[in-house]
Amino acid sequence: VTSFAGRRVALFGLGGSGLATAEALVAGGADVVAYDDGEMARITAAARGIAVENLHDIAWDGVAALVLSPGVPLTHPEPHWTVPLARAAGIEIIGDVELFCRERARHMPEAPFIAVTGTNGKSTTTALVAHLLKVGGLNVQMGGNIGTPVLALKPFGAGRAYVVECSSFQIDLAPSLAPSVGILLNITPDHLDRHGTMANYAAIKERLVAGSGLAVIGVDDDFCRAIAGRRVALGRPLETISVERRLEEGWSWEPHGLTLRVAGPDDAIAVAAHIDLTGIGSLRGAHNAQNAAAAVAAAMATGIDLGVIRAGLARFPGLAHRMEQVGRAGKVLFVNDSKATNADAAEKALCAFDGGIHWIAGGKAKEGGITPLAPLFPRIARAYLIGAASDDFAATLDGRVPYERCGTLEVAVARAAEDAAISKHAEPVVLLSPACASYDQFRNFEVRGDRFRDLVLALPGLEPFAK
Ligand code: UMA
Ligand code: ADP
Repeated sequence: VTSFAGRRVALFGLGGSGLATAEALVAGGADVVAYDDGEMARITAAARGIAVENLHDIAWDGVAALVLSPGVPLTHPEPHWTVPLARAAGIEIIGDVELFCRERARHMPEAPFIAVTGTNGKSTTTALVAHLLKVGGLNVQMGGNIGTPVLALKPFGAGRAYVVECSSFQIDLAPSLAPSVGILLNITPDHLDRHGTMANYAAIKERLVAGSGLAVIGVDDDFCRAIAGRRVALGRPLETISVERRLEEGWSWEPHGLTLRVAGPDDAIAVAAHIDLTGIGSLRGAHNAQNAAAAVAAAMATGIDLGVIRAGLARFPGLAHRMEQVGRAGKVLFVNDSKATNADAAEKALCAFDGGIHWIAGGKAKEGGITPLAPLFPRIARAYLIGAASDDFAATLDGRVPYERCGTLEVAVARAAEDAAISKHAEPVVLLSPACASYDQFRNFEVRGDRFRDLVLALPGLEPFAK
């Protein structure tokens, strides 16, 4: 990163993205001084040759910018202590995605750069866009919130395309975010502890598409509909997506698949593309149709041939822990949706199956519990409760869904597999979609999902899905 060559930069937060940022800035000739509240992070950084110093004590008037990690509170409920220091010194506060954008603007403004945001579906869509571009022959660099820090990706160069998942925290710290294609999937309540109000949260998400060449927007919630409306008013390139109703123009999800309708020169509406999603297990359900439409729109805009896109979709393996199809034992399907850490995500998973669901749920509950899932209770054959939320979930299910308290994931998998094996349903499913964080029993949702997968793969007669 060369935009701060010869200048002093303060950097706060030395996790994965902070370390990559510090190293990229130093490699680009900046004088970096970094800090982290955690002692281990400071020790790791110092061992990698990064100058670590408490930012309370530095001379801020010689600093050009403060680079913050996305997890460091910028505003609500109180900004992190570094923020007022930087503000008092009148310097800009930015994040790694901003540095990435400036680098692109300097070296390869034409490099395909697809940025993805939304409350849910970001990682699936990001991975699917990357997969489709790869199948289309591009050298794809995928990163951002999905895992690899953007500044750890390969530098801008001919033939490289960048697919970046952006959280609201990252967008908030990236004022010059201007991707070639910006995808905004949906906006529902999340991260309000940091952003304060829905209006503020939605305004941050809107910035990603406001700056993009083509905006691809899911219009099934009020916030996104309003954002798309403002884009129309500006007359800027837009493709809308609905999986709930048929759109005059844009992508609609219909019984036979996804259809793109566009207005011709004489204003007559014509079908421009049709994509059949039947039989693509990794893209089951309406929420995945939304993700698929967005990814297809981005791939088409990047110049990938529709035939190549169709073939690519059929070969998409899906992401681990997100409706990941682990395998089958007889007619029973086992699905790992450990990433569903809130009721909204679990709702999408339950919607993906008509019935015969043996549902493993629980963990560290979020506010509101599973009450919003009540309309889907008839699809649940039985619930297997684990972790701290068991009492709360049991109270909600009582008299409506048969359930048992299993305590651990081990017991839940064994019990659910046993019951599903003798189910009369045509395709019974054992679904881990906990509607809870994992911290009461696991280090994180990945460890929980990995454990589920291991338990399932050890079941007798289990045929794993080939990846
Ligand atoms: N820290 C402090 N003080 C604070 C807060 C944090 O010192 O008040 C320090 C911590 O001690 C730690 C470092 O900051 O050493 C952690 O930084 P971070 O939380 O920003 O995490 P990174 O390791 O840099 O990972 C970040 C993203 N994390 C967050 O946004 C919280 C990762 O997204 C992302 O994959 C990674 O950059 C690479 O781009 C994770 C995430 O949870 C998956 N994202 C949230 C989500 O998806 O809901 C937004
Ligand atoms: P994110 O990266 O935004 O957290 P993921 O792709 O990892 O999203 O999916 C997380 C969970 O959200 C999945 O378990 C899935 O059930 C649900 N989900 C996926 N796509 C969507 C969508 N488009 N709308 C709503 N929920 C979704």
